[in-house]
Order: sequence, then C-alpha cells, then structure tokens
Amino acid sequence: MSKPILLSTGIQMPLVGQGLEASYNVQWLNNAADRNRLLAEIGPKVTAVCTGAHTGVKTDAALLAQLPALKIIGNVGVGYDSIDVPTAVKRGIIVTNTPDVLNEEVADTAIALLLNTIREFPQSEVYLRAGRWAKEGDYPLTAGSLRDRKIGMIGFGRIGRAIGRRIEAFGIPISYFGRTKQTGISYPFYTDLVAMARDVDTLIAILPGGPATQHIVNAEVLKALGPRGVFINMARGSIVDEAALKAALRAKTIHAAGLDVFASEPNFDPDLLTIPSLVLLPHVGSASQLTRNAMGQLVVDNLAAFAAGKAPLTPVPETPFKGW
Ligand code: 8YV
Repeated sequence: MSKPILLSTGIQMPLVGQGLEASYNVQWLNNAADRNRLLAEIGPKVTAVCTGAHTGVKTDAALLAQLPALKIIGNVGVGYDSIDVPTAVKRGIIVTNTPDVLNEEVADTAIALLLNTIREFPQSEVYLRAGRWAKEGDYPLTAGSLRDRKIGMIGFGRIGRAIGRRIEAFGIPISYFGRTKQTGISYPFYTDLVAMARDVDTLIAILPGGPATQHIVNAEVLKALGPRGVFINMARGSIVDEAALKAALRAKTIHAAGLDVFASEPNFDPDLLTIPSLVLLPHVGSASQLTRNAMGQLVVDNLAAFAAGKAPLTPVPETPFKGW
C-alpha cells in the first residue's frame, strides 16, 4: 500500500522531515518551483499537513479549500493561530499542537527578556563593545529595577504558570488577567485588562494569538500602565497594537518593552530598531535544540499515530479525536 500524502508548508528540522517520511509521502511546498501547480496536482490527495508559525504559510481557508481530503494538521508549536481552526472544526479535520514540552524553555526566555528590558543588559553590552566604558565611564544606572515591581500576567495558562513560579521565586507580586479564574491560584485575578494595567507596572503577555486577542494590548492599556511601565510580549505580535506601542515608548508614557514576537515575522517593522528602550529577540522563546527536538518529535508522533490508525496524542481542545 502506498503511503498517505503529507504536505509540509515549509522547511522543517531534519528530525521532523525524516520522522514524517517514515509514515508519509512528504511533499514540500517550500521546494516547489510553482506552488499553485503543486497544489493543483497533489492537493486533492493530501490527507495530512505539517505546519508551524516558522514556515510563514497560513493554513487558512484558501489553502484548506485546495485540500479536500485533509484529515489532520500537525502544528510545530503550541500556538496554532496560523491555522483556520473554525474551518477545521466544520470539516472534521484534527489539529494537533505541541503543548507542555516547551513550557519551561519559554518561561526561562520570558525571565531573560524581562531582566534584559528592565536592566538594559543588551544596551550595556553594546556600550562595552563600542569601547565606551574606559572612555566615558560606567554605563548609566538603570531607571528600572525588578526589585520594586508588580507584575501582571496577560494569560495564565501552562507557560504563564511556569513564568509565575519563577517570578514568585524572585519575591515579586503577581496578578493575572484571563477569561476565567483558575482554581488553586490565589494571585489577584482580573477580567479587565485596563484595571490590571493600572494596578501593576509590568505586563507579561503569554496568551494565544488570533482574532479573539487581536490588539488586546492597545493605547488605553499602555496608558493605564503608566510611565514606569514595562511590557513584555512572549505571545504573538498580533496581541499588541504595534503603532500604539511605538508611540507610547517614543512619548515615554511607558518606560520600556521587550518583544520576542512581532506583527510581521521575520520582516518586522524596521522602525522598531530606532527605539532605544526596546529589547528585541527574533522569536526565540523555545529555540534551543533540546526543546525544539522535543516539539518536533511530538509533531512526528502525532502524525505517525494517525497514519497508523491510532489516536493522535495532543489534539487541540477545539478538535478532539472522536475515534474512527
Ligand atoms: C515556535 C511558538 O517558534 O510554540 C509556539 O507557538 O511560537 C514557538 O515555540 C514556533 O511555533 C515554531 O513554528
């Protein structure tokens, strides 16, 4: 029997490519000289897709319409906002993601970005490398310190709680904003983001992207955060109004921001580079070999299980596996 056809929307780690090829006839959209031609040829026979935010390709309504036999989409990453989930639900397509295996890595990165933003470590290294220390004296004392801060978590899911545990160890008070109050969590809970922003001075965003959270951090939230305010985004670029953020940083109505994610990736707005109070990372939250291998293996395991007639391991809540 010939292997089922899987479409990869972009380049994947060797571990993923090789793992998928054991169960599937893998077709690479990124290698196609003419993508439309490839889709016209193989689209009707594709039963599985492997994708991820890093591929830069959206598994949107237009792509899904070209894949009428599709049964499963394996996403490299916990966030699956590049996939049109409502259409997947309607068509009975299972979507899987990579929860849990990246929690601690992303939480570590969030803390690094938080400290780098508040204490200006990247800027002070640039100062050292430019030979300014001996010539001009010590790097200026930073206006910001983690010591006197109150942190508000925007989203308090699995990664949010891993960040929360670290912040608690630092002895810093935490609040959180979300849709529902979490059982067993005693931190102050807000359903009103502006109210939380008013009560804290540091926001860390770690919530899903997509239409429901589009520009949830807007001019009003940033204004409420105030002039000592620090905003850290570990979620998706879509959750913040980047124009409002740039304006707030330029007008110093907030103090600083650290971004691991952007409205457009990898071609982010170059104007961001002109703002000295911004610390910028190229979406590296989970980007160690150790963690990406674990994520890649989970994608392979999900898609291989499905090809072998077994239940996928980690379907997203919207598309539970209901049996054969
Ligand atoms: C990955 C991420 O960079 O898990 C996620 O949602 O954003 C990152 O860990 C990305 O998904 C790789 O495609």
